[in-house]
Amino acid sequence: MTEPGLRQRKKDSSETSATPKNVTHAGGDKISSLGNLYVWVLLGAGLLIYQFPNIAKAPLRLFLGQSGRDTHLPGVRPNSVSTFSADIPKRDAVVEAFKHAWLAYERDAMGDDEYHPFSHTGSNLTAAGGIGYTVADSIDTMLIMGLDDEYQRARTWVAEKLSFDRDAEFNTFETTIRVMGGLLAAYHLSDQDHLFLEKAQELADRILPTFETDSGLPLSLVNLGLKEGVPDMDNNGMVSTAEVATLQLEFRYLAHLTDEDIYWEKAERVMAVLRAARMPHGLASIFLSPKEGRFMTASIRLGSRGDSYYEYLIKQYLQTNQTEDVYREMYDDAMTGIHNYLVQTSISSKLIYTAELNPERTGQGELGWRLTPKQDHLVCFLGGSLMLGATTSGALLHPVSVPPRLEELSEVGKRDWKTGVELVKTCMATHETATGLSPEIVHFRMPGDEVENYAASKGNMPSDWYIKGSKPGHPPSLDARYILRPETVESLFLAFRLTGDTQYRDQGWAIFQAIEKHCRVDSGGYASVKNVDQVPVEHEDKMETFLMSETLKYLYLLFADASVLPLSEYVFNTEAHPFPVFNPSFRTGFS
Ligand code: DMJ
Repeated sequence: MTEPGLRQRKKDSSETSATPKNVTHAGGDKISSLGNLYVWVLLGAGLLIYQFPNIAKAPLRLFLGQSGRDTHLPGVRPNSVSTFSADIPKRDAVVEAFKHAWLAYERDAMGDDEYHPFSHTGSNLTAAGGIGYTVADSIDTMLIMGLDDEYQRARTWVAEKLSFDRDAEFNTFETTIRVMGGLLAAYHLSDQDHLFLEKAQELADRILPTFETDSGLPLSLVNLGLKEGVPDMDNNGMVSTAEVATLQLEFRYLAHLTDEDIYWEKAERVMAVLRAARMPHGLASIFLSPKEGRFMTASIRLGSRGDSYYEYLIKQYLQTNQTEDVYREMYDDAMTGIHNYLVQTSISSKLIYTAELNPERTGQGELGWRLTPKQDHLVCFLGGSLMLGATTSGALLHPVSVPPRLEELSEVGKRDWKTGVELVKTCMATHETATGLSPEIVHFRMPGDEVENYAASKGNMPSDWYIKGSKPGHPPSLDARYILRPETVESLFLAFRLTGDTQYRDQGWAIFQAIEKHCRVDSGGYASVKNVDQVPVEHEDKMETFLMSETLKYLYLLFADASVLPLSEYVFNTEAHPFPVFNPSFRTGFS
């Protein structure tokens, strides 16, 4: 086997050694002999490389300005990049699941806001009539999946039946992300069918009065019929951080489409108020006063009422093609706060998770913060979001490789990537239950905790996390539910698109199979389960709208060809409705 190599060396030697002899200048002989030595060294190296090609890779990387050492980021397995083509059988299985959900809803409850698959009925959010909660939330998934017949019927319902003239109070945030977001994405994906834009704009105009507060922060509720903002007295009129800061992608895209500045101004004003109200650590408590535009002393967390504030910081930056640096700054500031105060490591299996900070008064009446090792399923959006942020806001060049290389990311980008990968891993670990589904809320064991407190103890040692209040022989706690939430599969979709690592598809497939096994209702639709750690499962008679808008869409996209809705061209709103990235006009003056 060495024969060809030796022959090659002889031939190369005679050809290249002739060149220095033709050079005529003083000291020519010396140069010539040095040249010969140089050539022999090169030839030796060439032979080595020929025999052992891997030897060349590290110096070549150095020569190209890339780190010669491990260029793989955490979570990126060497040689793991697959092709990004569709996994057709799995993708089509998700389409079948969507049809199973939609056709049951259409049969039993078409037009109603919500669906109850066991009682075969629908219900509306208020007694004043529905606002297309499920239909508007599902249409873009039909367009993405190519379900033309279903889409045409849903469009007809929007054209003939959808009305927002309802004299009742609706949640401002939920109505915006699900209904307005769904209509805007439908407009884009249907090649600008104006019906959807008109409906989205009509809805936005009914929501606009909620922004008429002293600070400009929108009120939590809106009477769509009367076009009035309504304070949420259950929370003393305070507004949630996630709710006021998760309307921006929708209102900004509408401003871009309609050329109406008002939508932009109202949405941007909220961000200016939040920026001015910055808490010292860069984090945000979950309530604000709409009168003063100040954060209240309240929990700080990435779960409910906090989550999508952080999500929309990076997504606003991406929506306008990375041109609005203010969002990048706010995002970086918040991610640093998260790393400094919320990111924790579990005691035994070293899982990375995010804890919550809860305010409490000391004996002397001073304000302190208690760390609670609790993580909502909702937080599982953060893993993928951090990876997305690392490859954009945290990148030194654009676009980064897939998977990104170590040297392509800033220090902050590397930090965020690493945490993102670890959080996805932790969220997958919370699927290690009897059903393979993850619970609504997990708690992590802290040093000094008593072992018997941990219902998740499966053997001699308890696992690092447990479901609080779940005790054998007792009714399951609400924390033990799986309500068809999308956050883990959302992160798996992002992680797969950013790495090409097939482990993420495998994990998504395992979750999909668990949903099929435990949530699918034979007569049609899907239902939440009451306890992820109990088989056979008990169901709740409810199919959340985000199953069709988010969970099944992200699963579909995980198995679809990566050219479908590429991350470089789209941002997904928090309800998984895709909006195209655009270049902002003069509108943005926020700095
Ligand atoms: C969705 O309505 C949105 O993703 C929202 O931001 C949070 N919760 C649900 C899904 O879990």
